[in-house]
Amino acid sequence: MASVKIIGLVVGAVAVATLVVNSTFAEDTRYAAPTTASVPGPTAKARVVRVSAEDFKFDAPDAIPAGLTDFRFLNKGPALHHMQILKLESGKTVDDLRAALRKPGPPPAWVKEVGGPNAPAPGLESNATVMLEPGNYALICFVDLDGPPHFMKGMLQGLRVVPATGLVAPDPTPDVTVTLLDYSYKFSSPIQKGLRTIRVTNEGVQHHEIELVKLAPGASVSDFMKWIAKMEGPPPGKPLGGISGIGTGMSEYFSADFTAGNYALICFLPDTKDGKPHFAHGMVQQFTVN
Ligand SMILES: [Cu+2]
Repeated sequence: MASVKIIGLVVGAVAVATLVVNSTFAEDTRYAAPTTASVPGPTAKARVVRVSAEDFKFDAPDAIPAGLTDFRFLNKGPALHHMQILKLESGKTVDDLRAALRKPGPPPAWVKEVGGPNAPAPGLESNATVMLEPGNYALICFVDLDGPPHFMKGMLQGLRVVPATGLVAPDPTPDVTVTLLDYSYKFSSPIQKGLRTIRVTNEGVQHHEIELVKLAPGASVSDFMKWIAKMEGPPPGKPLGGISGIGTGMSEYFSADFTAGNYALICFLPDTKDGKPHFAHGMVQQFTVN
């Protein structure tokens, strides 16, 4: 037993040393091609990665291992923020993305929306469990309720996902699946009170998101949408999170602690045909948790 412990300690020390070297390396080569350098391998559970946001920056790692990743996203506020993850294909970098975003119209084909935690109210934490392949990614905040989109104020940075070996974490077991369609939400079954894991699958042709809102007692989702348009007075609901934009065919997970009351799911993403937000096409749904 004793010798096993010693070996464990030595292995642990090597792992710590490797991590230190690797984080230095990651800073110096922020947008370099993925490397197999020794970031710890995946575990049998989703790896938890904590990110926080404030006006107007993300506090997030530069590099993480590939695999099933449970992002916990704390909004330190005071504004509303989300964390949209974009995969940058064809060797493109965050600088290429920055240049592309200066041009009007839809993003280039090498930008792939891979979800991420949607916006929690200031002081709250949201989450998203995402399967990440190695490659270059960007973390971006598109929230523009208070003026220009936040990425223009600094909320855009790179995330390098490096290859990892080891155990493959199985997908979470969902309580309910919510299917995204053009333009509606379909529930596999009603959401019950308590901490629930929701699988979100996009079967639409377009990109979609879920912004989950707990409505204030007596308020409806149309009260909330009216408030969003002007942002005057106290909000008739509280954003809790959900899943940021995902492309067609993709699935992702989030969890939330549901209490009795009314909730809403809203898609704010622009339509690829007319540019209007999807809620204007009917992609907004109220539901009740008993
Ligand atoms: Cu949508």
